Amino acid sequence: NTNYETLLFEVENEIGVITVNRPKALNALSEQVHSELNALLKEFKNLNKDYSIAKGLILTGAEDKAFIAGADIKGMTTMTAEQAESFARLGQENTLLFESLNVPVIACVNGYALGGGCEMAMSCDFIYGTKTAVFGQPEVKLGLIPGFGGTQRLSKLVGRNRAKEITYSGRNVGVEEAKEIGLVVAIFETKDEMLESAKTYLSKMMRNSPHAILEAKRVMNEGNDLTISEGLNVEAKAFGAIFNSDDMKEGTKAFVEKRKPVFTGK
Ligand code: CO8
Repeated sequence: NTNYETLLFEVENEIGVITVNRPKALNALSEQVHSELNALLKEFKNLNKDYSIAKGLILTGAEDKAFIAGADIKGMTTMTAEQAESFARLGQENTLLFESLNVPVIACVNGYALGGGCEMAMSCDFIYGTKTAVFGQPEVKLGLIPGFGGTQRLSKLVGRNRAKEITYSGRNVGVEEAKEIGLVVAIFETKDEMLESAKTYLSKMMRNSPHAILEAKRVMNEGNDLTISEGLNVEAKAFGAIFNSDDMKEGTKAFVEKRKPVFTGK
């Protein structure tokens, strides 16, 4: 199903692009956006087990001005505490879905990635930004706190104390600073250039073993919540299990035979 009102989904050369498409509200995350994203991500996860849809994903925002300017503030003005909690949980479920997909996801941030926008970007595998990209968790300016994972993931990404400084002030973090603190991995002149580079990266990466990338993603995400010794245990188990994969047999055999490997993702 690709009939969404607030999202666009296109696949070209085995790379899917999800575009949040509410430019009049700077792509703010209404309940409808999160519900549609939830349906799309679940369907993608279900149908892409054998990589028949895509081997990589990009998340971006329609037009140039905003990636996602946050949760929809107008929609929140009439919410009860109960409704707000379930809205937060729906958004959080979507961040966990991005982390559980079997393909890498690059957030391509054009313009504003504030509040919920910054939170969605942080749940992707990594973030590219245009030179106009702006990050921040401005919730406290509205009497709110981050609710789609921002109190947790920003600390993990940039360190707790820096995350506190950014969150308490609600200030904008420009793209240069975002790169310095490790939030953004690369800066591009234009949105088109950024999307092209993301597609090129994902295409090159696709020549590596999809199964190994999936396992690296899973172990790295799991390790984020564990102690070093628990994390090393997860790594050792996965390292052992990967020796039963076709991709591992093919990759090592191809090296010895001095030829290019042909990976199946199994
Ligand atoms: N929600 C709803 N509408 C928005 C949002 C938003 N977050 N951001 C922008 N818009 C709308 C504006 O209302 C405006 O609509 P209209 O033309 O109908 O008045 C349109 O988009 C264009 O915006 P502006 O005219 O304000 O554009 P500017 O270029 O002047 O300013 C800014 C751009 C600086 C991005 C400004 O729009 C802004 O400050 N937006 C709000 C940013 C923000 O505070 N985001 C955080 C929201 S809270 C949040 O994300 C919490 C996440 C966890 C939720 C947990 C669930 C309970």
